Amino acid sequence: MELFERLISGDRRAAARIISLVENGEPEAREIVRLLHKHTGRAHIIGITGAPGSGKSTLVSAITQDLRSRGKTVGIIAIDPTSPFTGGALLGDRIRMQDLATDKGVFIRSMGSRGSLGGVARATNDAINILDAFGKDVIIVETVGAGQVEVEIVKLAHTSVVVTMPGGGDEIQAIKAGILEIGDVFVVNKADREDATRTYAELMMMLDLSPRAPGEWEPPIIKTVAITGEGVPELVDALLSHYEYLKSSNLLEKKEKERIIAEMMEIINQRVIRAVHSALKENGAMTELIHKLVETREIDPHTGARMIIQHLMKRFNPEEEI
Ligand SMILES: Nc1nc2c(ncn2[C@@H]2O[C@H](COP(=O)(O)OP(=O)(O)OP(=O)(O)O)[C@@H](O)[C@H]2O)c(=O)[nH]1
Ligand SMILES: [Mg+2]
Repeated sequence: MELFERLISGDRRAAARIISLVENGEPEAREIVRLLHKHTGRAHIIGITGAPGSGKSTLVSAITQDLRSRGKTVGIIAIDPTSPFTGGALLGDRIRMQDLATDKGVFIRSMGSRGSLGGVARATNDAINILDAFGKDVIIVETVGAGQVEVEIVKLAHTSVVVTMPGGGDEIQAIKAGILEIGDVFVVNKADREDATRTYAELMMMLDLSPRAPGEWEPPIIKTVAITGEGVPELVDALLSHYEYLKSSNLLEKKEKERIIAEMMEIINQRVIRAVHSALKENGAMTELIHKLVETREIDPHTGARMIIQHLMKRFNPEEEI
């Protein structure tokens, strides 16, 4: 497996190529992902989410620079950003981003967020594993917003960062649903704006509502100015202490186990769905007949579904690659 060996030996083009194969769902990717599993489980995975324009990409650049100064290599996966990480043409500090783009210790990749929820999460998970096997110490995944896709993607991370910015309580209200519970570290970015203190206080109040057991991680709130790098060393300290906390409390092991099982369940879901669809296509006559019976209300949809599933089970061959 030539591509796989090139990846393990640190070939950037191989890493980029394999991520594309995975993203496009090429069959070739499956074998590579299988082989690299043994080489994963080393990286610290950080998920970054927050409202559009809150400064996530700028922050990711600043965090990356800081991590580089601490001798760590970094992989960056940006999920469908409106300000893509391509060729250093990122909004914000172009010069800084170009430094990153030419740094061999940094690998930057954008990925589309189209397709099914499970599909995006799975491609992201594969990309994380690829960069892990590639040898990156820290992998940062940037997603926009607080929808189901973001929650699923943030779940893949060891350390989840929620980025907010000043501008009234609405932004915080908007991210509240679902995402406050999964934040391990909170950031009030654009702290150079005067209403940053109020946003900080509002966030503090909201987080106080959730009680924590003694010894449990208490998510810090960190003020940053991503464009100047202010507060970024404190943020990176918090990210690394959270990782240490996970390791010392055995939660890292637990998270990893959950991630691997979730990965397997997702593979099962996708493969079964694919098998069902192709079987339905192959058995057009039977499918059509059952459709007719359901359409004319001769049988109910549950019975129709049961008939189709029973038929599929009979011809299901576990040896077959689906
Ligand atoms: N004043 C100020 N502007 C900032 C700061 N951080 C980022 N910005 C600016 O905010 C804008 C959006 O920054 P991005 O880093 O692209 O934000 P993002 O959250 O990645 O945006 P999307 O990926 O499009 O959701 C850019 O013009 C940045 O220069 C900051 O700390 N202070
Ligand atoms: Mg961005």
